[in-house]
Amino acid sequence: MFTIYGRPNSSNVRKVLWLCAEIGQTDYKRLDYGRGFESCDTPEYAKLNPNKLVPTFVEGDLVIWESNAILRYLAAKYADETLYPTDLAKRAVVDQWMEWQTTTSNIGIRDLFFGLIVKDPSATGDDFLAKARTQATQAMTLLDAQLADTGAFVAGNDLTIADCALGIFVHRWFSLPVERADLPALAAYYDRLKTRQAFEDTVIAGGP
Ligand SMILES: N[C@@H](CCC(=O)N[C@@H](CS)C(=O)NCC(=O)O)C(=O)O
Repeated sequence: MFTIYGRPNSSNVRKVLWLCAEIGQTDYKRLDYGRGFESCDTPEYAKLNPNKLVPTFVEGDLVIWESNAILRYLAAKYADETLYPTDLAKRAVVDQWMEWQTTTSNIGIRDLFFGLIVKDPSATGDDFLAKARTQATQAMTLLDAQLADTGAFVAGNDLTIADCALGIFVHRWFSLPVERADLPALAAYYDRLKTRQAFEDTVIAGGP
């Protein structure tokens, strides 16, 4: 039994909820923390997660923050090895795409989301949005090329936690009111993810 602190509309929380649903892990409690819900900006919450962000994962004495670290732990502990391969070469490719999600692919899509959906005053202006759209398009074009090459999923023919990390941002890209480049492999991938009930129930259900 573990606890996930985090609102169900957060992108980084949804990654974790999707993985739980995908592996049929229901023995957990989720607490509504984050923007619009219980505040993360309290001394109690900061003791769990000094970044004052969601998600935070607690299992007994173990506390993990950073959504991709939570994905790795859950997959290694509760899933079969397809989701997070034990073969080091295969695992490195999964890790590579997870790192790319955090450091690169996320930036433009996050800025577009804050500008167009959250309407954060710090994320407005034509120049800001144009730059964000360019960054997002570059990242999604790179992912489209990878998917055209690899098959059904980001790291090959099987779903892995790299898909859990990236799928929410692909969903967000297709949900944002922006002009999108024609990226057929990416569109087919999104359609493929949408056939999964676990993805529908967690990622899609959480909104854009
Ligand atoms: N790198 C962190 C980022 C966490 C993050 O930025 N979380 C956002 C939600 S997606 C957050 O906590 N926002 C403030 C809030 O909801 O109060 C992770 O992957 O867990």
